[in-house]
Amino acid sequence: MIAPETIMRVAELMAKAERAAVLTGAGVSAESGVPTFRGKHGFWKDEDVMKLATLQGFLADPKKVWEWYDWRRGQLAEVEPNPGHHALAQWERMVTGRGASYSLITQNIDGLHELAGSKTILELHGNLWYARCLKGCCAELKHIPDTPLPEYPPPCPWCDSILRPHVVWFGEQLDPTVIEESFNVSGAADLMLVVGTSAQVYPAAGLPYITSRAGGKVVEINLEPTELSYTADFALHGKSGEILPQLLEKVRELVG
Ligand code: BJW
Ligand code: ZN
Repeated sequence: MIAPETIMRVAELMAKAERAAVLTGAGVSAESGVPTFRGKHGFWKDEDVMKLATLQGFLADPKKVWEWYDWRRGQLAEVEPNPGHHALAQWERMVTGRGASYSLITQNIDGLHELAGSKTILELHGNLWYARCLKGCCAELKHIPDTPLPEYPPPCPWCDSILRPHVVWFGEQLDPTVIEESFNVSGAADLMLVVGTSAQVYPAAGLPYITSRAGGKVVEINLEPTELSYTADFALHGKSGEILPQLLEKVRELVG
């Protein structure tokens, strides 16, 4: 149970933010039924997902890794955004409605923020509903909404190679445009909400510190404490699908 004074103080920050930023991780989608990465869900068919989510893992067995991604796509096709996703989309509408700026930076590849109606989204680690050529024969992305796929691995429609999921694996560079924009947003933000991330994977985990160093406030919302909890201005522990709607309700009361 979070103290009502804490909810009020964070809601006040949200109500007056001029440059609002949000960083989300797998936890924001947990209440939709999407498994998180670390902890007890970190396995698929006894395979460590941290090994599957690498280029080496993919090259060693593209069929198996595609099967895993397609299984996840199948799971996602069944789930919906939860009250946490919806509250963030509502906050965006309130912030932009009064002429202030808002950006949501997500590590998630599930597309649920967009489904909930969020508009300004920076997807740091790609998107599960897209694939691209393994060889990089062209810059085209292939939208692959249908699951299961007819074959693993899917062939590249543009050359004789195969497709890979349009995601960022460990050791791979993030899209330079997306990460540069995320650094800019974080440095300019007067308030950043950090929701449902273990804050262990860089460069995403470094973004809240950019906000803090530049003088912005950082509010963490997570089921449990993380390393960020020590430096965040507020660390609210509980389910984001419960805390975010509670905050939004207070923000609405404050702005009338
Ligand atoms: C709830 C909840 C509820 C649950 N409500 N909360 C600097 C220092 C050290 C290392 C590095 C560094 N810079 C780069 C690195 C290397 C590496 C890295 O960070 N390693 C660390 C592990 C040490 N980073 C990279 O390789 C990145 N590339 C890069 O930086 O390129 C340049 C470079 C390369 C090599 C060396 C140096 C520089 C790329 C990172 C790509 C991450 N990819 C993945 C897979 C994506 C595709 C896929 O999904 O298959 O992205 S890994 C996985 O982790 C996924 C996630 O987006 C990411 C973050 O996880 P997230 O979202 O935080 O989830 P969890 O499960 O960890 O946490 C969930 C949280 O939710 C928990 O805290 C729960 O408590 C909470 N929760 N239910 C609220 N209801
Ligand atoms: Zn190709």
